[in-house]
Amino acid sequence: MLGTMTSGTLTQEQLDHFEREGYLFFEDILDPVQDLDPIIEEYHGVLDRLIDDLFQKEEISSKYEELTFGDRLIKITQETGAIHAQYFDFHLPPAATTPDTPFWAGPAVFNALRNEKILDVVESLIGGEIYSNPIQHVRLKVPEQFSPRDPKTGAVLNGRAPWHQDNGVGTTAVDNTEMVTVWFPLDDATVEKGCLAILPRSHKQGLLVHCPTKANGIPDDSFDVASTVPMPMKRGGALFFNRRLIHGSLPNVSGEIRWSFDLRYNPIGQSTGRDSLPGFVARSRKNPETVLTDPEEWNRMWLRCREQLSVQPVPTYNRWNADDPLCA
Ligand SMILES: O=C(O)CCC(=O)C(=O)O
Ligand SMILES: [Fe+2]
Repeated sequence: MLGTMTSGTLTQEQLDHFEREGYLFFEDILDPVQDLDPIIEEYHGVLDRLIDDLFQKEEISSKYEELTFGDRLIKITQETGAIHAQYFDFHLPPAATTPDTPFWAGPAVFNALRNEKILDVVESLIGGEIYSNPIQHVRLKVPEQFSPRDPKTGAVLNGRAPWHQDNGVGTTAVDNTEMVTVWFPLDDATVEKGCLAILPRSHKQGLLVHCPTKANGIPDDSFDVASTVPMPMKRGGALFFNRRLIHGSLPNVSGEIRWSFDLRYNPIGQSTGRDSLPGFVARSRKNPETVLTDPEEWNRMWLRCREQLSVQPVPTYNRWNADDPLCA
């Protein structure tokens, strides 16, 4: 486990760790008050608007104003029997976007994408020409005991993420992209809440087959599941990992929501793997004038993208084949 970063540049030991293990974990790289609270504050407004909307449509019987953010989300999920994840997310589903698909691309989220402490680490890993890759999400996961389930399979909706490599969630164009993922919790992510879990050193074995029949996960018999390790994290912690590192998340067996951000960066000019979605220059040592600094422009980029996708959907970015013998 690595301590607090003292400068924008990783030590050789940290770089060696990333190269050897496929990840770097910082216990307290972000300042919970400065870096995280503004995001949380912004999402309170988003939840308020969703709740007003559902209340007006008579889909919920109360606005649950006396409850915490997490408990309100649990209540409305239970009452509507639906997952409202897309309402909060700063991403659009390329194949299923309509003119009014909700999303949230607000200024506090934009600031998080441009967080200097995050970019300092990313710069050490991939260099100073950094593109914010639009494969990015906020994850708000309600406890499984309160989650709606797929009526056919019984699977918990918006539950644990299956074992996968992030390289596998983009098109084949991303195979040669030096993409780094950054995962951090907005609220302490414990094992019970379903924190992330990783298989250290698994980034060396190349891209494995993922299966549409297994929620696009890697079949359990393709790797050493027993050696995976949970990565519980407190507010302020962050995990950086290689695009080929095998990871997933655990089920939320607690009574509280699990709340995290996952962001990705790649060198400017390389494919993002979802090139129909808008990324932006987050840092450029060579051409600092190309950096996007205007949160409103970022929001407009997503609005334009939504318009575009709703008239011209991208067939799919899924690259995996259910007929692969490994998926049987
Ligand atoms: O947060 C999760 O449950 C999964 C996140 C993930 O797969 C990622 O950040 O790449
Ligand atoms: Fe992932």
